[in-house]
Amino acid sequence: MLVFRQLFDPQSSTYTYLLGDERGGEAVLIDPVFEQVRRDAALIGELGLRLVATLETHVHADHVTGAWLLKRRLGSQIMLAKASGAEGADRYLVEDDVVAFGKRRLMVRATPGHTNGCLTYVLDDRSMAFTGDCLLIRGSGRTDFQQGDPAIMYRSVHDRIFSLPDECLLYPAHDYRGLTATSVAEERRFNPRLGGEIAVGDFAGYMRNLKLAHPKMIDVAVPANLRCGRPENETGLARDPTWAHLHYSFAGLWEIDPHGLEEHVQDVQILDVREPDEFSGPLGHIAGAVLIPLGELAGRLGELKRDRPIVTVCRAGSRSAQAVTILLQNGFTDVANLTGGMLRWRAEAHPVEGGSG
Ligand SMILES: N[C@@H](CCC(=O)N[C@@H](CS)C(=O)NCC(=O)O)C(=O)O
Ligand SMILES: [Fe+2]
Repeated sequence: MLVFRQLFDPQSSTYTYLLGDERGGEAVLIDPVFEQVRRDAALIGELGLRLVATLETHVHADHVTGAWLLKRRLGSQIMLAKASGAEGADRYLVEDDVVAFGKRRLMVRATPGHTNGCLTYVLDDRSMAFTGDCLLIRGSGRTDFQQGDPAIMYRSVHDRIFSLPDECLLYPAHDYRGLTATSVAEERRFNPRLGGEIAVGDFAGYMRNLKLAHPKMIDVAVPANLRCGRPENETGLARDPTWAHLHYSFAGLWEIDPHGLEEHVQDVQILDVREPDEFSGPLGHIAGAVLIPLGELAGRLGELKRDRPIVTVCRAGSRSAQAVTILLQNGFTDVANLTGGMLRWRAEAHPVEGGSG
């Protein structure tokens, strides 16, 4: 079974695609975004996948790739087109190359026109293709910077993408309206720039008159992407919290497990957000915990110290997750949720005050 996820970066309207060979198997990411690496790594971890490679569809002009950061975190290989001119990749791809993940494969097609190094990745059974900024949904990538050329793009789309099976689903690198996928048959018929009887001269005329502003990030993004996303200076990188061993969830929270909390129990404030009868009920509570029910938290923040990390606790870990959000919104920075709440704390035999059994 193929694992497939379409992920979105709202800042640049970029889609990142996760493809994995069954739960627990090898995976690749197409077009990861630097600022989303923590999120993407969390998803890969939660799905039990192992990231073997990051694949770029091209040298992006509007965001920095997460390839280098993912390699550093997860050991993935960086792959992109030989024609990209980028340095620091582990593998430089050309037409007809094959990228394997588990038993599945992506076939490489060169589809220049937006840049010289644009690639389209076609899944082994031709059910999906990832077209980067060559063919967009009812649109196309622009051709007015980097090595853009409308005549070359027209040939790429007609010869290398429209030649795929009608039902092949197409996934672009961007969509600025929130559209998510299309198919070869649809674009061949309805693409207003490239479909139907539209000829290369018509397309070139269309593209010459697009007159879009340059991407805001172009002067930062292109040089950084030519280094596969390696920062010039690593001191500015967002660091993971160091006050305890935490892990980041795809849900967007820092979590601490019972073992990690017990190790740091003296250094943190434990905030229990259950109701008073639960706090004194059969599950008991963690010694030293401050009780502020979730519904009262926003009005009682003054009772919490700001110079100590806070771990939030409830019965099963969900109300406490909302408490984390409330604390972060109110300027608390070092905050984590106890994964699984009191139920897991007790199941793993950590000490409890009060309670029964
Ligand atoms: N406003 C966006 C512009 C993004 C942009 O120009 N994207 C390129 C891809 S790198 C494109 O081909 N856009 C096609 C379009 O906007 O129709 C930004 O500043 O980042
Ligand atoms: Fe692009």
